Amino acid sequence: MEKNLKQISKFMSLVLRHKPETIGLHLDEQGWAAVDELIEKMNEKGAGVDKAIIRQIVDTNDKKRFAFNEDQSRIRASQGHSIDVDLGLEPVTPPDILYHGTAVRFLEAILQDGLLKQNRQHVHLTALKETAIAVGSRHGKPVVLEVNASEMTKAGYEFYLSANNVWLVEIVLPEYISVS
Ligand code: HQG
Repeated sequence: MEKNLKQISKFMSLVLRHKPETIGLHLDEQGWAAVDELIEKMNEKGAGVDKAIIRQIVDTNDKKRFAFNEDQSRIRASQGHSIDVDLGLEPVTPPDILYHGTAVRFLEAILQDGLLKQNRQHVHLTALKETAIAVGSRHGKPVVLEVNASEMTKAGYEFYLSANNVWLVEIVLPEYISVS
């Protein structure tokens, strides 16, 4: 993605996932913002966006981070929120094994306390090992953990799949984790 679009996309992640108040944006309980309001308020901060640019970011974003509602009047982040939103996702049976990429320096704490959602609303997991490596690399030297999703499902944990294919769960206890 072009550098400027990437910058705008990062700004959109900030206001649609974490800090809508930085531009005075209103999100509803499901995390939706009015597209016109998003454009107006981002432009008050000098973003220089219009609907075509927002549409281009929704369509071309490498992780499909954002989605429109049906008539494209509203937009939200598909996952990754730190603010309290209800994405309205239904529980889905996951593949037997899911992966979580993290940094080696977190390993000891994770094997002791489990995977915690930290600032976000869920722990983020992926069905693809390569994705886990990329996610882990954001934090330092990466390590991939295997999560025994099949045993977790049997134990009653609910998994959700975001619109952009990120697996979400409340917590992963150490007994379900092994180093891949
Ligand atoms: C770690 C990106 C110590 C956890 C990605 C992770 C993802 C612990 C970090 C999405 C721990 C939190 C989320 C414990 C967990 N002790 N460290 N007990 N439990 N951690 O960024 O999963 O590009 O909040 O391993 O693709 O890295 O933003 O979570 O390293 O889907 O769209 O605490 O962000 O998507 O970091 O990434 P994050 P994440 P976007």
